[in-house]
Amino acid sequence: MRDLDRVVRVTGLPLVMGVVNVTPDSFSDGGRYDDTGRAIAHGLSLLADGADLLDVGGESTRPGATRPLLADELGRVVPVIEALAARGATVSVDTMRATVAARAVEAGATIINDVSGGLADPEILDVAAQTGATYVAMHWRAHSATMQDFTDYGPEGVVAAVRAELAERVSAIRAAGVADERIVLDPGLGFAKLAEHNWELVRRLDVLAELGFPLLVGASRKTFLGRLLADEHGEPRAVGEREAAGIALSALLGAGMGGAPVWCLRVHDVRAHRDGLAVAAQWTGHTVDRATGAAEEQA
Ligand code: PMM
Repeated sequence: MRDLDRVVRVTGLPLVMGVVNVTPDSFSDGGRYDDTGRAIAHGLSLLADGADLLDVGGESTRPGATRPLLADELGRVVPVIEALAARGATVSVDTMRATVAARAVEAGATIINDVSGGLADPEILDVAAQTGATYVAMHWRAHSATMQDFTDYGPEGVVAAVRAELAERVSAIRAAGVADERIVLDPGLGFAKLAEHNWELVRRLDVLAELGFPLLVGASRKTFLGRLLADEHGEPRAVGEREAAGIALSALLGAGMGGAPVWCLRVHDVRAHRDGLAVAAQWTGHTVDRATGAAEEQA
């Protein structure tokens, strides 16, 4: 297994997290990997493509989505995590539920990726503290059914507001007993955000980095990229045709254009985004050893 900390500290080049959505309705790849066997096969192919971590989720968070039953979410993610962890993958579980997080860690996940940052089910913070898992806290304001009603960021603007709201989450996470070196923050692109909010956030990651934690960014295939590429009638580009824009963004972030190093990029097409990062690595003077994935500073 790669030394994840070393890669982020030595080079500043982001890790790549491959998305394994075990859901019938995710907006980017819903229904494609919604049975256990197909999800495991997809995870293995993402690893072969060079994923540093795999993010396994059983709840769609696309705008307007309704929540799955707990039993359904467990049934989706636990067997997939077990199989992928058994193959040596570093696995994160994408869940807002404490029970799912606990069972996922038992099954071999070492990262809890909570898009609600502990707001949906505060007990998830105790699970993170007790298990010693790494905890990703994303900026979030409401469940997907209503989140687009919460896009008002007031006179301070989205960047300052997201920073302040993430700082509040950090206080809660610390109070639950999670160690600082286990905390990762995420601006939550597309969650209670208008398109321009997402662009402001990716340009000002330095403001979020001031909080002192590694940053994870998930832009892959999101609606703001579709809107950027809208046709002459204003119709956003279809979800399956946004990849090139996402890769361009990954390359820019990998080259530090967000104003701060990104610890990890959450993407669907791992191989394509790694290609973009290879360009960023050349640009910034880093090489990536394709055999081991370890990045080194060029002499
Ligand atoms: N986005 C989605 C799901 N989980 N987790 C984190 N940490 N950051 C994100 O931006 C994020 C996430 C929604 O995207 P999908 O439906 O394509 O998985």
